[in-house]
Amino acid sequence: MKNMFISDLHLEPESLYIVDLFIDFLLSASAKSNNLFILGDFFEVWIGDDDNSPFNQKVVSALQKATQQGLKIHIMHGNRDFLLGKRFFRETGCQRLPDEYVINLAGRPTLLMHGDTLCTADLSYLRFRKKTRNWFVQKLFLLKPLRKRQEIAMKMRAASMAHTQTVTQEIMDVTLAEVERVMSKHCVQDLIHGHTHRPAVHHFPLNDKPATRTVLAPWHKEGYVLVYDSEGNNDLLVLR
Ligand SMILES: [Mn+2]
Repeated sequence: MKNMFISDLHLEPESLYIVDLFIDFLLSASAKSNNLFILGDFFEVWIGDDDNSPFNQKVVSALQKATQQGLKIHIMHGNRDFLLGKRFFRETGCQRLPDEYVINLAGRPTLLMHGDTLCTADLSYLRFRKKTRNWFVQKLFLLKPLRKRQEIAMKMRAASMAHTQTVTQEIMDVTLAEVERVMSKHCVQDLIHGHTHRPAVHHFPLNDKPATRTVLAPWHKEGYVLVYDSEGNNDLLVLR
């Protein structure tokens, strides 16, 4: 049995190569009882489960096939695809993970997160997040026609790009105090997250014991899968 971790694929119709890399990977990973954890920003944008574009259908049916073959797929919301909803999870057979989720990784409790909430210095993003995670705001958005939602999503994307160009690199990275707070809250020494697009394994002391923070790599031109075997040995699979 293997546990596999990926995040930040940012799948969109413009990056068909990455989509095909992912679908090929799914076919090879679909052996029974393997777990695949997708830690957010799987899609570049998701404006509602009723968006039946050919692109969305292609990804949904690939996920469906994989779960039917026995692969357990767990998906966490990112800051771009947080509208992945009940219908998506029902149709694909994937399981939704809450924003903070602890798994037992070969005997070690390990916290999984997307990572956006760790960037506490980015106050304007956190304000935006609070607003868009409100169920009432989401309901109102989902009631709008698809065309209108597409327009709004495009405007938000442009605003987000402008924002990331004005704030400093430090502000967009995680805050160590917040990392320590969340890890202590869940009583873990190991954390795996994505979001920052700064792949690394950080070693640091936490509550007088060694701790690790593993940051997953985004899929730009290649795919990256962090694979743990049942003994807890890990390996980085690079897909081209
Ligand atoms: Mn993100």
